[in-house]
Amino acid sequence: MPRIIEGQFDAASNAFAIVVSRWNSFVVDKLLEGALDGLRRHGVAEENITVAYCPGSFELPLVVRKLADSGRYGAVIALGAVIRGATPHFDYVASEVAKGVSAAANASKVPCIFGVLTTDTIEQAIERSGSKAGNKGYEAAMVAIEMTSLLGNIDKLD
Ligand code: INI
Repeated sequence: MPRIIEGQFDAASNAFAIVVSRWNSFVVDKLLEGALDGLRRHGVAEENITVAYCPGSFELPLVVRKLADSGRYGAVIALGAVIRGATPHFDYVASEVAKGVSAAANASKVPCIFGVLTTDTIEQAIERSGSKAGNKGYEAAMVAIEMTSLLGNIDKLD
């Protein structure tokens, strides 16, 4: 039998940071609700949850990186919604935030979770923020919990 390493979903002893982009707040507020619900339901205490707000999704990576580097959190969750408009702006913002959150995780060695919607329409964003296609914020919280546990279990290997 191989040795299996995986994460568990009991998060009670870990602290989490959530970074929220203020753009498209009617959608992102729902992602935040979903993320908070996911953390609370898995035993994370209020005092172990920090929420930081930034102007737009483009700004998420820097804040995520700074929080990850602080060493205070088991994982950092980035929440935002980039919705395609009539100009190429969407492509620049969506690409930079995805690369930036990933780079923050790799540089800090702290899981930095990409809970950013990148959609063609407002309807698609609404669907993914608590209606028929689930809640990406809740999913991001689950990934944060699993990754924190997984990395902790790797640290405990003998
Ligand atoms: N930021 C978003 O989070 N979502 C968007 O849809 C968006 N659009 O479409 O422009 C957006 N732009 C702002 C951007 O994230 C930065 O805050 C801005 O460019 C200043 O750096």
